[in-house]
Amino acid sequence: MRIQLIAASLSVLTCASGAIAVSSAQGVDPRPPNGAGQSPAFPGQTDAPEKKLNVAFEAVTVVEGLQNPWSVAFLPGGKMLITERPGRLRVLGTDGKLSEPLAGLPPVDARGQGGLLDVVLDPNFASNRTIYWSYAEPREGGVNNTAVAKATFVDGAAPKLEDIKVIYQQMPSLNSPLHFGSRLVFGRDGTLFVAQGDRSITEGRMQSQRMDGLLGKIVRINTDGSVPKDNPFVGKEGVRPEIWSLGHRNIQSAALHPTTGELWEVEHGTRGGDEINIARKGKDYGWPTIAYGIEYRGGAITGGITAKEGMEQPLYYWDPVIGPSGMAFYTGTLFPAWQGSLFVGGHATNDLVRLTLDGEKVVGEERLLTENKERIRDVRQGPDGALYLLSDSATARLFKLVPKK
Ligand SMILES: [Ca+2]
Repeated sequence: MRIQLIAASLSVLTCASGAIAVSSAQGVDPRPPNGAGQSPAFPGQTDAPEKKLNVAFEAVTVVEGLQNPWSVAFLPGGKMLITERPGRLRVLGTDGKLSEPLAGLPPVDARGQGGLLDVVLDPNFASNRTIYWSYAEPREGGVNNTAVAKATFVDGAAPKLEDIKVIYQQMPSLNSPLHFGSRLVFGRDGTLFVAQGDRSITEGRMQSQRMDGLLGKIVRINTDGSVPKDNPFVGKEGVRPEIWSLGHRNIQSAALHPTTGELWEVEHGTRGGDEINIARKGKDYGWPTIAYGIEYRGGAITGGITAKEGMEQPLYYWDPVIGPSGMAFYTGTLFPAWQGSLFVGGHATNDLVRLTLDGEKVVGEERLLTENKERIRDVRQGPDGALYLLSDSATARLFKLVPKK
């Protein structure tokens, strides 16, 4: 239960049931929550108080004319790779010009939320020139799934890809244009996390708790596509050994914590259930058995409950949602006041969410770019310490936040 307090000095109180109710009087979002009658599992799990840092910055356009760009990666020397969801991977030169789309990518299924998605560099890119990307893969019979491919990037006047290999295919394939995830994040040990979605349709949703399928899972693989021997379910009968964690809905934001090295992710909920989790080895994040919020059409979500023994609570959730896409822990020197902040793109709220963290607690929230009215698809810290963002539309842009002169 959430209680709108009249006395603003009181922000937390204990209900008769013993559950903690938190006032939304201080939070940044004035809209009422969707999950009427739902209580956070602990104080501060949602609706953190507004904490403005009042950092003076300006948004500078880096390149315009992108069609639904999805991800940006920084090459050594100042060039960048940019994916566009319809299926194009292009190089942005230091002269600000976009290359022709690189040839040879496996076909993508660009219906709905599908297409070409994340792109990352190998941690040893300087020596092996290898890149990885995720995408919605069309399969025979009208079905599709999330997939990951790798290639050697050959730079030059006409950059190109060599040795293209598909290293991962989510299974089972379904016929759905939705919830492909996905983000690719390298662990410190050089394994690759693939953060995915549940494909949205009921058949996929129910897969999130099934151990013989890879929907609604974060998987962990080696860069040749093989399974690391220390994955949590290796050798368990009937369980896919690629699984790292389960019970996820749709992940389009993931990043390694800069000091702990753990994988943090922000996933899309339904109406009122966007959540931040630290994806730990073998843990169950609950979807669709437990969730905050309600169905898009209204009414309780599959399990009808928000907490259950053996299922992880999100460390923070939004109700109403932000539509999280892209995230970055800020560690740069360009904005000293932002060091330690977690930035998350608001694809639904058309803004940039900045969170003040205290360890694993969200203790303050701030909304930036509230005048922009652009959907945000990706958020990355650049090598120059600027915060780079991709907007999302048919005529979108890459822009960066730099200190205001
Ligand atoms: Ca969850």
